[in-house]
Amino acid sequence: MKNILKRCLKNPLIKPEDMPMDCFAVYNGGAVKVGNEYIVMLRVENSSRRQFAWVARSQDGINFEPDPQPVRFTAEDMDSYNKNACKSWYDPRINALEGKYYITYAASSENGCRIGLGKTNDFKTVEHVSFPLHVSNRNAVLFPEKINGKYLMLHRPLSSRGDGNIWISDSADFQYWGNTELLVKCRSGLWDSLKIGAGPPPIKTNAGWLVIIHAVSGTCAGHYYTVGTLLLDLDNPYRVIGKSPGCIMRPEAEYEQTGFVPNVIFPTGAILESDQTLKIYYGAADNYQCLAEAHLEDLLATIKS
Ligand code: BMA
Repeated sequence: MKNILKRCLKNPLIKPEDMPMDCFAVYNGGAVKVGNEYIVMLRVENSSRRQFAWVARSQDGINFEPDPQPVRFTAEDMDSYNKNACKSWYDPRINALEGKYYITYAASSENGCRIGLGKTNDFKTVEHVSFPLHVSNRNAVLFPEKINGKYLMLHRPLSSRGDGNIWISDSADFQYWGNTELLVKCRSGLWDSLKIGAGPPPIKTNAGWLVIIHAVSGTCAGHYYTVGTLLLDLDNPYRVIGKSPGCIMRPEAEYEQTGFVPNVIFPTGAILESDQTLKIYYGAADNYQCLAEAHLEDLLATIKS
């Protein structure tokens, strides 16, 4: 396997001891660049394993300064919000769309886990928008623009076997989502045998929508999380152009192989720089926030139809 993705030499970029709180783990951060500022919205757990979303900011995409406080959630009707979701929320993705920033996240309670959708202007407060899909789903990203007049979402509902495939849905009004179709399936015995899901929101390229994906397989030591690529048709993302035949990155560094959950790399943020380098922000071992980079052309070259 050729190493297209170069790990940042400063990895882990953010460790529990860097956070201004009682922190047990910090990882799986969504990412965006606003002007010259790099922003990551991190999944953080404290020692009682309570979950928070916490923003950290940077001028170079590498050296991050966490905000003093966690992200605050608001909803017009907080009782209804709590009843319908949310004991805990995690894995926030930042989706830039029509000049706004939407946060998609896993909203979990004893009644199951579902996708939460919120929006933010300042990355300090997230205002609830909706729960767009049914329960038993904890992984979703939005396309950064409307296509053929529709908003589009990739997501990963749990199957009856407990595995997860990538599905796609659309919406004309951003409220009701439908036309839900299975897009990419797990494949028994291979690197994507148990789960496959979108990482960061799709990236528009001349060749199609590039999606950095996670894929999970089983080993005697447990689940094994790797990173791959997927390419969707620009005009019709319901059409898969191709996918990397194998993973393009696997847990190799010590901070990926050991930690709270060993052998996990989980991409959740991506920022395309003007020189076409893609910064991919990923969680390592459910413990640390990390960064790897690759050139867009090299990533596209991994795709096979
Ligand atoms: C996934 C998600 C991630 C986590 C990963 C590995 O299903 O829950 O938040 O990083 O498992 O534990």
